[in-house]
Amino acid sequence: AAKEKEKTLAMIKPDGLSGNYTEKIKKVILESGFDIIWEMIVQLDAENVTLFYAEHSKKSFFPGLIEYMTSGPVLIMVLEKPNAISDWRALIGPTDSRKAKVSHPNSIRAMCGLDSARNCVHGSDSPPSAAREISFFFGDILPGFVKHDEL
Ligand code: DGI
Repeated sequence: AAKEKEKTLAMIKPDGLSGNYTEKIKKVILESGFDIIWEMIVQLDAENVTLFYAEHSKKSFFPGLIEYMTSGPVLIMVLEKPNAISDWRALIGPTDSRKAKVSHPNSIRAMCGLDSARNCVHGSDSPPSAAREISFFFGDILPGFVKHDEL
């Protein structure tokens, strides 16, 4: 039987969106067999980022993470295919884009990221994270995102 489809949350972070990487990234997504089933552009605020990255809230890089993630709009997508979660993580490459450029030169972070902070894309790292992050953005109770009309 065909393997069951799985959903994951993907995000093009502010530098990816402002650097005009969206079309290139979407091309990779579609050529890799994912369907983009939901998408929206939102402007995150500090509260949104604090909730989304709650596990990192005590880290030294957290203030910088908030500044980066609120520096402009982000594109949120739900991607679907069998093995979507691990396949999308493999496509984006390691967290540190400088390492990605060496060890995973074909990865998305190698293409558009700068370092371990500004790494241009996000992907859920496990089935529980995917479920949490999809409902975070596409659940019934939206935590007050500023949603942009244009895509
Ligand atoms: O799931 P990832 O985005 O690959 O990595 P993560 O969940 O460990 O970290 C979430 C984000 O936090 C990451 O995309 C960028 C930021 N971050 C993680 N580790 C570091 C970091 N930022 C800085 N400046 N330094 C880090 O070591």
